[in-house]
Amino acid sequence: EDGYQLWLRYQPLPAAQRAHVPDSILVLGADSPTKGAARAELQRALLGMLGKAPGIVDKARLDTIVLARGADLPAGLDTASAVRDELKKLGDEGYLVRRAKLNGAAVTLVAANTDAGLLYGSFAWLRELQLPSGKGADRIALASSPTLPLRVLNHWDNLDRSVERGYAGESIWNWWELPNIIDPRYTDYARANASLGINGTVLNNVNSKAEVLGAPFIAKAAAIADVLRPYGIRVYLSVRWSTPLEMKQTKTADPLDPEVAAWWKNKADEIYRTIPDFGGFLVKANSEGQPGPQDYRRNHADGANMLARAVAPHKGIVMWRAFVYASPEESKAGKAHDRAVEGYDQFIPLDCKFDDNVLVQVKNGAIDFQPREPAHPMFGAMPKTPLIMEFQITKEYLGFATHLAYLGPMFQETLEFDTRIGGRKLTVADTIQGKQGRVGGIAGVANIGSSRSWSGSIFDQSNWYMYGRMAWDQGLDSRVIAREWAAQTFSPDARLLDPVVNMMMRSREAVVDYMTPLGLNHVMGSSHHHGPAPWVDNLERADWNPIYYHRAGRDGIGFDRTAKGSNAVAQYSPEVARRFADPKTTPPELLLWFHRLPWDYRMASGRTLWEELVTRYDHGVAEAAAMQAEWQRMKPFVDAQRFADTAQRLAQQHVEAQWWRDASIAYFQDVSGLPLPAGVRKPAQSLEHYKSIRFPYAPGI
Ligand code: BDP
Repeated sequence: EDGYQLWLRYQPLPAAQRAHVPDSILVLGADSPTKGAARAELQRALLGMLGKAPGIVDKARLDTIVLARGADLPAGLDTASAVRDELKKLGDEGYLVRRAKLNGAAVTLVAANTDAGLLYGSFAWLRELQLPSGKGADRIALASSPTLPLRVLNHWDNLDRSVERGYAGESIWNWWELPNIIDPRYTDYARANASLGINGTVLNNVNSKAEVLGAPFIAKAAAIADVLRPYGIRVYLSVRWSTPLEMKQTKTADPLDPEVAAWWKNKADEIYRTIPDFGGFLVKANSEGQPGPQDYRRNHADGANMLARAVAPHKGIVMWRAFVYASPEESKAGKAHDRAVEGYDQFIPLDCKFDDNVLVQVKNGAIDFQPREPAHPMFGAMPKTPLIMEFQITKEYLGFATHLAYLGPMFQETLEFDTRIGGRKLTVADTIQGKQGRVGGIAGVANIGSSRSWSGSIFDQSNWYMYGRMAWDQGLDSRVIAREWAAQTFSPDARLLDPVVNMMMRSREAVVDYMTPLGLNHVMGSSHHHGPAPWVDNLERADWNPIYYHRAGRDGIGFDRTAKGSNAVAQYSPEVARRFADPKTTPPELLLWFHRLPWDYRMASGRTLWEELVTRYDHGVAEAAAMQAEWQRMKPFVDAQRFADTAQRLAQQHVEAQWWRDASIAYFQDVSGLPLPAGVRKPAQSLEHYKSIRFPYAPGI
């Protein structure tokens, strides 16, 4: 097995679990492409699980799986009125699975208000059937609806098919062959996403190109939209601010220029003629060299609203990113005192300035997808503006597809973060769900490519899976999700499941420990971000340099974000700010994010800061070794191909964890002048050796 089937493997069910598993499918009401997709998935799955193709019937018999919208519930259904009542609470995308009697025959009913709900319900039922809880097909009862209306993937895919921060081959979108040649993989992509409830996808990189809005690419996007539509997935595009200017169709890109606004309106009309359910635009503006409204002395709201008005007549939206820095001029003038405060500072004053169909998309943390960051202080601070949570599924800063790091605990940590805004419990998840302001959405930077395994490694598939599940319901527990994924991906056998889930649950913390312990961050190799480079001090902007982030010297280490430093803590609610302002009440995991402390600072563990740092590096390496050993024990339970691929990656992860630990300790020892704590192993090589490792093309350590 090469992993292509993802978690949709539908392995034969053990005989003991086959009772009441349907061998027939009944779809009620007028047929539609979405119902067709649900029926096809059930057929495929039941064939896999029972070894026999199920019959498509027009009359229920014993155990038939019946799909019906609320409006199509048949008269002979014993529980019809109860089902109708329940459906009232489940909205457009929710579903219900119940055992019921139809004309006297005991059946499994999947009911929903829309066809998309039927599709989601079918997938949910199939998932449940494969879980080790082994409830028995006649005892499955489900009711669920998504907590957010907008659950999207962001592909950072370029028009030449390269993928920014992609570690899984080329883009799955074969732009060259589209629109007339349709890769069957697009359908499998849609199935995988629909199985989780992802309902939107931004096809191209936030660092966009003008060409994506030319007629040829609109036609290509439309062809993809046609494949995804039956699966409830809308297509969106990332757009480049200066597109009309670059196409030489306007003289400026100033958002307040009527000619510019008219151009975007016409462009939107053109897109909607080809893609009637087009979702809208995603925009990265005035960030990392991208053009934007600030080039014309306009603000982010001016820019976003102009685009929003172009798509509003078609019910489209604009997702405007808040990932911004101080301007290059401020940076040169030394005014960029703390990159972490920029998003909040630039956007909070704009709350209530955005049109209704603008959503502001905010990364989970204020810097940049680091292995650990405190939650972004913008969540909850802009109640009049719907916010989209942006997570990075692709592991740009967590070892690419080489390192095993299950991101579930990390996403959960951010979503559960209690902002204490208003002096009461208000989690980040609450804020995007609209418990205090407007309902927002969730976006994940995809880790999907054309590699057979889709995600570059088998375990990276779990991050796609987990993202989709958490996008549906932010209250799901990451351990439960890991279990679901592993049961479907490998086997429900507890001898595999328990150790694999434990390994997954510890994996992200292992990466944090050997890369960026105690709140350190952004110490990765320049531009590619793989491997350690805490010594780098020569990048174009001060706030791109690792030394800017860790600030290590003879006297101590860390970034002072208290009132004595950048005062970034003040962006949080008073209660949280107070906690982060004092090193004693700051969780050790975030200590050096908020504080600059002497090396001999005494930690709660009794160790000095220096000793603690070294202990964490060592712990991270030990965890990498433990994962490697644990996986070896899984050999009897996993097919040879996926076993070997994972084993090789874990071995390499262990090597690279040691590299991280050794290079970091060698460097911090050098800047601090401190001896290694007693009993600690010396780095294998000299600091000079680690500094000399350069790999513009591919690592070789
Ligand atoms: C950074 C990535 C860069 C992205 C940028 C972004 O290194 O490739 O373009 O984020 O999110 O982390 O725009």
